Amino acid sequence: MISRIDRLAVELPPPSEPDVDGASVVQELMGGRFGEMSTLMNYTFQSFNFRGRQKARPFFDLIANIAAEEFGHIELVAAAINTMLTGASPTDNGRGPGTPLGAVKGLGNPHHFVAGGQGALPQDSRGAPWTGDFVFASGDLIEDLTHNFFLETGARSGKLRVYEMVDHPAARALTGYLLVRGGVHQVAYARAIEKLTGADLTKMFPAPRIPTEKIPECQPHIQQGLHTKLYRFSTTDYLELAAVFNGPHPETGEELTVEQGPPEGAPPNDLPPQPAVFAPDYAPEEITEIATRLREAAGLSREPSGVVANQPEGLVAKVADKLTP
Ligand code: MN3
Repeated sequence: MISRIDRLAVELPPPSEPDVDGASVVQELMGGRFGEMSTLMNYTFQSFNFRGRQKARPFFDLIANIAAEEFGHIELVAAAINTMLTGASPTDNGRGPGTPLGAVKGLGNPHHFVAGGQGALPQDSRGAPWTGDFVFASGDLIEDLTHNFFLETGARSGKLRVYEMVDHPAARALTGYLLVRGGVHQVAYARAIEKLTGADLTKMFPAPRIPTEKIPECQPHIQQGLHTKLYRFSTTDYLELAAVFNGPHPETGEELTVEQGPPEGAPPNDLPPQPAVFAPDYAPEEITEIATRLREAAGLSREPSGVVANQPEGLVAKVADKLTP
């Protein structure tokens, strides 16, 4: 099972100038062959199908636990795409001059607007759907670990290329963080292969030759030591990570460590409605009123209980005014 936390793995900037073309490029990190949906589902299925897990516990724990972090990575890619799409369509319910969505015709992936409500899609940068064919779960542990090392290596290439193609602040914050975290998973699988077979993949690092420490958006994460830490995504389970994830980091020589608990992360930005695509509704204020009534009827606080980065000021007061006859 998985328990869920309503925070992003890392802070993303709030919406700024929209970048529809850039958002379609970032889709590669979601639904591409080497995207986060692929890492999530590869490790998830490998952990589901793992036979003899008790006797191979350190390796099972490693794969199952990294799968949990990957959920947070697809969440983060989606948040970046959604940030970049925010404001790309008019916010006046299309009542302004011209055709509401005319301005985005010919830009990026039309599916973001026609089908997706200005939201991320399980697709790659061409708009092709992610497919289960990208999942490799052979049942053979060494084969699977070798595949996972290759997958993380390809993922690093993809992240760097997206970083270089897209300069939107949300895309840069995303790729800066994922390059560092993907690097940790690449090291973890290299160590696992080394401990099982003696093959020293750490001599291949960095693979590809990306000087992560020279990328400005990677630097704060490296300074905090995120390149050497494996998070343990459970309070009770996956206790044997340190049996595999240990020794010196192949590039810096620093000690690899396991940290209890997920990253502290950051609250997500509450992205504003985009009425031209009816997200979340043609008249979102009606949903706000209904939600407030339901919250009161259920005996909950009038204030929304969630935490977001941009807590709306006076939201409840405004709704209360409207509800007062
Ligand atoms: Mn990842």
